[in-house]
Amino acid sequence: MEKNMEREDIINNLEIALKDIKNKADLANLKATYLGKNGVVTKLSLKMKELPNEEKREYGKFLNEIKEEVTKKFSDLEKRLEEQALEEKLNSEKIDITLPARRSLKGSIHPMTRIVEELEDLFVSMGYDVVSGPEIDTDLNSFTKLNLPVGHPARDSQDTFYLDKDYLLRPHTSPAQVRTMEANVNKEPLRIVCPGKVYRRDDDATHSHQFMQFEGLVVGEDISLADLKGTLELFAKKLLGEKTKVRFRPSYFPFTEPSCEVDVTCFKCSGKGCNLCKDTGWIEVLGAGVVHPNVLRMSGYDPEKYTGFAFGPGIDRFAMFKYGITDIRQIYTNDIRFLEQFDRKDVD
Ligand code: 2U9
Repeated sequence: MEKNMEREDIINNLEIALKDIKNKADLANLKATYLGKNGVVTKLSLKMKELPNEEKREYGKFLNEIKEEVTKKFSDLEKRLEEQALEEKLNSEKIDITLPARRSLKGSIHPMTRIVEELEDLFVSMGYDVVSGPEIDTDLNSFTKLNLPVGHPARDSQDTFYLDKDYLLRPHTSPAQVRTMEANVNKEPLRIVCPGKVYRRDDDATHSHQFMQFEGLVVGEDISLADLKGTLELFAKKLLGEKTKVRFRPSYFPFTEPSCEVDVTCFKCSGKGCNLCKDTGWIEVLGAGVVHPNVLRMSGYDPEKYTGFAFGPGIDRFAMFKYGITDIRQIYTNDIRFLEQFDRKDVD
């Protein structure tokens, strides 16, 4: 009778204690107080050696029963805690498939890329090749071979960033033209355009230290200023509208002779005069000219046999006019709020 009372006390106390267990660490601690070295159940087995032999067998049976019952209560709760933990984990990872999908960010074509592609298409349709060149080039290719020897004052207006005394960030895409001429000396006529990033020491609302240029060069036998005028007139009408008129004014560039500045009728007021064209009716869009014989000669061409023309617009202003961009630096800051305005459907 006494052993049963003892067993009931142990089981009742255990069941009360198990009700407060919320995690596996507390369960392990409680388990140690029952089945550990100094545990309640372990202490019961110490009485065995005090018993007479005839009682040991029955007491041993009693001990095993209570140990099994206590162990099962702990393993049952252990299993339940594991199941709870698994269910909580699964709930925490639950995905509500009825939620609306996240909007995938749709890119858009950069305004400068759109202008470059439009210009490339136009000149490729006229039989030009598109060439590229390194943005880091030599002083030799960027100035000297363009008839701008060291110390020439005209270097100042195209001053750029130098890596050392020989290498620099190109101030125009002309060095790519020089490289192409040297690679095609005296071959069939050269008709190339060279879009690309160029660098200058300027930085204000209309001048960025980095901007885009789109130079063109044609070299062949008996190429004249008339060919240049016809080409640029077509360029202006295709890019800015069929009604656009073109005006040539004498100018000076060391790499062309004669040189000219090219104006087009203002595309905002069609030549009547407005704030954009400062009431002149005209907007200057590029410089051009007949390639200077020194330039031809320094790139391996015989100026007695070959002539050529070249032009070199900075094209950021085309993007600024076309898309109403007021600060050139916005073109290069990669501000997504600025760029996402130029979604194809809004602009085409
Ligand atoms: C070679 C021969 C001649 C390229 C040309 C211009 C006129 C021109 C401006 C762009 C920005 C000057 O600094 S700027 O304002 N450039 O107006 N560029 S003709 O002439 C070349 C190029 C390469 C071999």
